Amino acid sequence: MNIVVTGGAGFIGSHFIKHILRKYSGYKILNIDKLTYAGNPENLEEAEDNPDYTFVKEDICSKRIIEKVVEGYDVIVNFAAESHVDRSIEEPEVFLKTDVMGTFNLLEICRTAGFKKYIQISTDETYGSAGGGETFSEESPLNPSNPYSASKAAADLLVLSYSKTYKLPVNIARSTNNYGPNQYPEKFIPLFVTNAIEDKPLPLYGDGKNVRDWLFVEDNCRGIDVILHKGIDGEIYNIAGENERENIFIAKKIIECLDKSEQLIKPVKDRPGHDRRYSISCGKIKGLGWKPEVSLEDGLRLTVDWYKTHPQWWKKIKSGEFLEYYKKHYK
Ligand code: NAD
Ligand code: TDX
Repeated sequence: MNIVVTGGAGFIGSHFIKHILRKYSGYKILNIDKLTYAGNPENLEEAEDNPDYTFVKEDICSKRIIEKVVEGYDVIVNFAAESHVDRSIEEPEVFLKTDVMGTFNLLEICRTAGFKKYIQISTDETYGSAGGGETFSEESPLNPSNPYSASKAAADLLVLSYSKTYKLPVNIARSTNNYGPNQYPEKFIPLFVTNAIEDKPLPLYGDGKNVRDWLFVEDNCRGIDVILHKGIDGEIYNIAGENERENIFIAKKIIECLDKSEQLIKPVKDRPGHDRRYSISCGKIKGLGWKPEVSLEDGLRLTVDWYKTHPQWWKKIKSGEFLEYYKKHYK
């Protein structure tokens, strides 16, 4: 299989590339990534010398260039996105450009070049907030709350329209919150872990009782792999961690893993439009033989240990040195 992975220098995409290269021989991977602030080639050091791996620094919105570089490939897995909710509230425009127009470009390329499969990496956030006791299935309506999730929902609708209108063989993977090594330290878990290591306050939004369902990143990558190989054309698959927890619970666990004081937890003003709870069912992908395998306890311990032992990875990001570094090397 010759796979184009877009956004492969980010958190989940880089784990997916490593997963595929470790598991399959003879698969070729082309990683197309713009290297925004969130893209980090260090995430892929393991793949750099692999003859089956190629990297191209490009924007998924640059249709003419992308359609040339993907010649000879037959599948696109689209991870490329602006992915942070708080940034979407501050500056929504780039979310529409990348998450909606970027997806549109890739769909057009797939349609005209006759790709065998297009997989859109989407999110449980597109369903919006779940009430107590409510759990969304793939049939549930989309009800996004912020510019990030609205952009992702718009992209999903475009993908489905290409399936219906042009019979493009697509799948959509909607996962819950991922965590693990190499996650950019603006997201909840890596922000709290790295702040706690440095004895800095942990800014907990609102009352800390918002619920997220935590999925270890490698479990998600195995799920996407299953969809790639067994997914039925046109179908959506939810990928859940089955670990719904209040944010305050996770904050306390991180403190416990690092043997720090709970005094570091600092309640701050809530995020506007903050979804109270995410909850999805994943019986459909379980029917293809997948289930989450890493417990929250083990995954959190492994993640905390990784950040403890890789300060060189996150300290330069947090100090701003990383941006200078990549401007010099990759522009
Ligand atoms: P990330 O922010 O870590 O990585 C995004 C990557 O996309 C970066 O490498 C960035 O450089 C690249 N990128 C951004 N704009 C681009 C463009 N215009 N052209 C090419 N590359 C571009 O994100 P992530 O957490 O790895 O998320 C990956 C995907 O998974 C996203 O589509 C996101 O919506 C989805 N998702 C994430 C989570 C989560 O918990 N992190 C959960 C569900 C779904
Ligand atoms: O400083 C913080 N304090 C805090 O209390 C941050 C950054 C977050 N939070 C809360 C907000 C959420 O309830 O923690 C929870 C998780 O926040 P994020 O890490 O920003 O994730 P979330 O908003 O749930 O969105 C994530 O999951 C779905 C990813 O960022 C998305 O890309 C994915 O689609």
